[in-house]
Amino acid sequence: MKNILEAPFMVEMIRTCTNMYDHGWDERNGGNISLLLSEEELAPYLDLKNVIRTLKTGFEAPALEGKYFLVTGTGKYFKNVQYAPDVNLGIVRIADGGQSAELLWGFTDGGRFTSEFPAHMMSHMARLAVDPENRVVEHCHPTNLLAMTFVHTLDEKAFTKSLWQMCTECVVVFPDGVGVLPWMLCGTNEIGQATADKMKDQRLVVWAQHGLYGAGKTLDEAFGLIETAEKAAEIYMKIAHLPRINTITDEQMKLLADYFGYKVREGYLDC
Ligand code: 2HA
Ligand code: ZN
Repeated sequence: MKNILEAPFMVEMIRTCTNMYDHGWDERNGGNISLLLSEEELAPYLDLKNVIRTLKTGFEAPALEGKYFLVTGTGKYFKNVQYAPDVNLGIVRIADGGQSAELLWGFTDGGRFTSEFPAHMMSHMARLAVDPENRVVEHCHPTNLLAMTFVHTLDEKAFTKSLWQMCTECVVVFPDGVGVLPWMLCGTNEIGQATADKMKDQRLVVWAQHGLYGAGKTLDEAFGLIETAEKAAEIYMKIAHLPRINTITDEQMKLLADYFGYKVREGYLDC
């Protein structure tokens, strides 16, 4: 067997956790990531018949039966992933229609997957239904986006447009917009389902006064989405209290989307 710590997906996962921590988005045990892996990717590194433990999930996810995920652990710190990946990360295979997850590697201190596993798995199902290449769900607590949910209306169109107006590239990076959930109890199946419902037609979902979910084909793509939205929120928080003399107009955003070949969410641009 090859050394799993040298597998490209593992190296990238560790780098992403470290990078997100370094951005200040994952204080303490904040944030969680899940990465869908194929059997072919895993087979050189793991005996897939060797189930270490079986963990109950508390929800159903029939569409994910037999699928493999590399996922961060509950209570674990992103800061520490690079020093002890086998303690802070785990690889599971979804079984029993989603009601259990077979641990194949990691969580060596007896741990289990993130408390936000429902939101991750339900979001994977929602994204895979519209984009079979989606592989990543990332959750974190980006400072400025969180701040923005205290001072900006949570209306999705208004929230999205405020972000789009902050940097020229935003409308082409997330033309589907940003979903926004009101404050809800985290870790539950309810917030998981509500997040997944938003994920059906957009890849970013804000949890008011909590954080952000991003999805993508790669760790980089999901990270880049979060990074772009957070940059926009940072600019918003810098200027929200100042008179605004200039802006990016709806016409300019339409021009951008047309030029780069993106379809902007229906009804969001007034032109
Ligand atoms: O895992 O971020 O939402 C810690 C969290 C919960
Ligand atoms: Zn969180």
